[in-house]
Amino acid sequence: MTVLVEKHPGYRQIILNRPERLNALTAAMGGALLAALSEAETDPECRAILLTGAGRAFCAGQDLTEVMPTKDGPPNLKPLLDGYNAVIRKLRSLEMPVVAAVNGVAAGAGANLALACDIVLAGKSTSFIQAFARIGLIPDVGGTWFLPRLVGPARARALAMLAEPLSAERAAEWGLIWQAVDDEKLMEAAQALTARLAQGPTIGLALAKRALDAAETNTLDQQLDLERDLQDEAGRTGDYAEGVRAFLEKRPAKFIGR
Ligand code: T3D
Repeated sequence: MTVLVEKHPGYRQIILNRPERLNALTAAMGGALLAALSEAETDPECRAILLTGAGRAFCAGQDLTEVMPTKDGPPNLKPLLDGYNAVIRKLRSLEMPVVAAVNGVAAGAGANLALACDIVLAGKSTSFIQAFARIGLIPDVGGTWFLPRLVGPARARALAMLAEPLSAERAAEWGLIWQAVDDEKLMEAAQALTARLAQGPTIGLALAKRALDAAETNTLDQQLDLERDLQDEAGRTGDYAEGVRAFLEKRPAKFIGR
């Protein structure tokens, strides 16, 4: 199985599982990942996702043996990328937080898969590589959208054109990811963070995610209106009522995700 799913209390851990190829992506693996995310979405017990890789890598991007030009001509990359793009769209629209635990190198589409997640933790010894320019391609699966927004246009251009490894610590300094963590503590930290998010006000977190994404294209006026509408929605949840009650009663809130 190229994608494994572990059920934990409150969340699912999804593991890219082709360790002998550094979890390089194939079309079938993209489909399996999409299916795993879609299935998690239908489980009312699942209120967060943790995405990581098996073995020593997070993901080395597209499996290049699958897309070799042949004597008959170049491969048709569009259907392949439509498949991966569906995964990125699903990650962004999932109504629950998604954490990436980048346990080893994240290259090409693998790097941008991680960047599509809501919160990215990475082991300190690992690196992010926009490897595309090394093989004559452009950053894809959202790379050209995420990079300038996360690190600014100057750094985005250098990352895209130089294809040099960016250490996890530098990635955190630059705001590309949330945190670089000691390697041996990465999974424990990522699981604790995901479990914590799984106990959060799931609808409120999903609405915050929606508002932040919309802010990328909205004017301030549009965003103020959107915040008003989404806040009204959040304010109608049981979790909001519980949050306020817990505050007034000076106790931790017990959110149920509704
Ligand atoms: O047409 C399209 O491609 C459309 C989609 C594009 C999206 C993309 O993601 S393009 C970018 C694709 N990815 C890359 O170019 C990265 C290729 N890999 C590397 O540069 C290096 O493997 C790493 C820097 C990621 C790690 O280096 P290292 O030295 O730690 O490991 P290694 O020895 O290179 O790799 C270990 C094995 O995994 C090795 O196989 P072997 O020799 O033991 O049989 C290597 O060939 C294999 N592997 C690593 N990455 C890929 C791969 N096999 C197929 N595809 C890969 N992407």
